[in-house]
Parts: sequence; C-alpha cells; structure tokens
Amino acid sequence: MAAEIATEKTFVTVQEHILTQQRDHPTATGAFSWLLSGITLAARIISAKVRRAGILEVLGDAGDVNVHGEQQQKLDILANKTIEQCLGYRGNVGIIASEELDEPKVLTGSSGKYVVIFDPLDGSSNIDVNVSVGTIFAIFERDTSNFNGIDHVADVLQGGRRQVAAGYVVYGSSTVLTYTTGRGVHMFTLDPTVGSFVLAQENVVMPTNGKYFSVNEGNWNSFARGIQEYLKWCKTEEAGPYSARYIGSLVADFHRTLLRGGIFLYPATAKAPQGKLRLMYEANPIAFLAEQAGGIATDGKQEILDKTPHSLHERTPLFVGSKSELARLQRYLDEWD
Ligand code: FDP
Repeated sequence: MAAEIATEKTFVTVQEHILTQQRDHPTATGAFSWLLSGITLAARIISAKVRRAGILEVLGDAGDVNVHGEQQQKLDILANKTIEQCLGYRGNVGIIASEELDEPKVLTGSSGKYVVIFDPLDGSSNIDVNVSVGTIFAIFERDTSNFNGIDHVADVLQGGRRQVAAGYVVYGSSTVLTYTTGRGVHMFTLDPTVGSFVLAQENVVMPTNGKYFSVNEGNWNSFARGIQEYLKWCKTEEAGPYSARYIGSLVADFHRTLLRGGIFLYPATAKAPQGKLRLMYEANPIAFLAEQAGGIATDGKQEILDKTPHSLHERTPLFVGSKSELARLQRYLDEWD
C-alpha cells in the first residue's frame, strides 16, 4: 500500500516550480522567486474575493472612473490594492504601474530592482454577469537610465522583449495561473482545499493551428478591409468553417487560444482607432506568453514584442494565436492594405 502511494503523481506547487526554475539560473539570488510568490499570494486573495463577490457586496461600480474614463468596478480597486500590498512587502519591487493607477508608483527606493506592471482585473465589465475575469502581469528589471528626475513613466517604458517574466490568472470555473520567465509556459490550478496553485501543465505548447476565431464582430463596420476579408474566409467551407468564440474578457479568450489554438483579434475600430487593448499590461505579457508557447502576437504591422512604448497606458491593435493563423491574417492585411 505504501509503495502504491509513493508511485502516485506528485504535486508540484507554483512556489516549488518557480524556485526550481530559478535554481538553474546562474545569477539567481532568490529575490525574483520572492517577488513572484507575492503575485501568487495576491492571486489567491483576489480569487477568494471574486468567488465571494456577491456575498461580500463588492460587485458593481465604485462610482469613480479610471484614467481611461472607464467606470472602476469595486473589485478592480480591491484587486489593485491587494497586488500593491502583496508586492509592497517584498522589498525588491521598486515601481508598480497598473491600469488603475494614473502614474507609476514607487514602492521602494533604489533597493527595488524590479518593475511590475499589471492589469489587476481584466475584463471587469463582465464581473456583474459572472463571466471569467483575470489578472495580467509583466515584470521588468528596473531601468533608471531614462529617469527624468520628475516621474517614473520613462523608466518603466521598456519594450516587451525586456520582460523577465509575465503571466496571467484567470478566475474561471477554476482559478488558473500561467507564467513564463522565458523558459516555456507553465500552468497551475488553484486547489481551493489547500490554497495552493498546483502544476497542471508544464511547457504548454499552443497548437500550430486551430479552428477558432475570436473577435467582437459588433465592430465589423469599422474593421479594415483585410480583417473583414480574413473573417469572411474563416466562415467559408474551405476553412471548415471555423467556430466563433468571443468571451469579451481578454484573459479568458487568450487562455482558450493558448490551449486550443486559433486566433484572437482586437483590431483598430472607429471607437478605438489605436486599438482598445493596452500595450504595457495586456498585449506585451500576452505576446511574451504566446511566443514562449510557440504562437505569435502582432499589431498587424509588427510583432507586439518589438514595439517601442511611448506612454504607460497606450493602446494597440492585438492579433494573437497560432503562427499559421497569424500568417494567413497577414496575407489578407497585406493584400488589402
Ligand atoms: P473590459 O473592458 O471588460 O475590461 O481590456 C479590456 C477588455 O475588457 C478586455 O478584457 C476584453 O478583451 C475587451 O476589453 C473587450 O472589449 P469589447 O467589449 O469592446 O469587445
């Protein structure tokens, strides 16, 4: 009997996984693992709050608008505070920046060598109707070379390829945390009975193609012609046709795309001529994860990870998914440019 137990699958928690990954890193000091564990702690707290949202009466608008003029939901604010507090204790996070903060915030002085940029509760307009929401984060080493002595915007504006880690948490039918430190993509499921994220899938690979397209077709009339033609093709017999899936919550839509392949599109629209999604805390981390899983993310002209950021809250069109799908989309975009 004892022998049977010993051969059963062993449980690896996210903390153990991060530590093991960092141990193989020649310059690792443990500081980075400590930071990531701050994020996983925040994720557990936010997950608990999301699960009890109705009971805790934290659903709905907080009555204020964020820097983008969007209604802040009560849970947005709670999630933002939770991450800020969990990272504040770590001592090695110099600066945080978030969708909910107008400007980057200094947490610790020169000892804080990391910058964490996050969207605390992505897809939050879905909270009241019980649709999956998520947290997205990107981690950079702090770069003070551009510090202008006034604010820290310039010193956090680093291109996506400089991310040292990125990930997301989706608060769905279960809570799943996915991260990369540039050595593959790893996925963990929160076991609520023990309160730990347990390894579900190591080295996740995005299927090289997939029969899903994901886009808000309500914006059809203002899509560029190339996008319209590509989407028309997706519905042809030649294509399959593809199935449409659109949750309207980026984390959840990307999670499906990562596991099932296909394509997610948020193009420029009349309402959002630069695209709707934010480069620094939505597109960049998603692009890093996609690339590490064998997929790709572009803005229709260049890879997201190659974009030079100009402002903390800047927006970008985002096309992400299987490489073959993105290549096909690009052919349509080039043809109808
Ligand atoms: P939300 O406005 O609910 O926060 O970035 C914001 C986002 O959600 C994404 O999560 C989602 O993919 C997108 O906006 C949905 O936008 P549309 O409602 O315009 O489709």
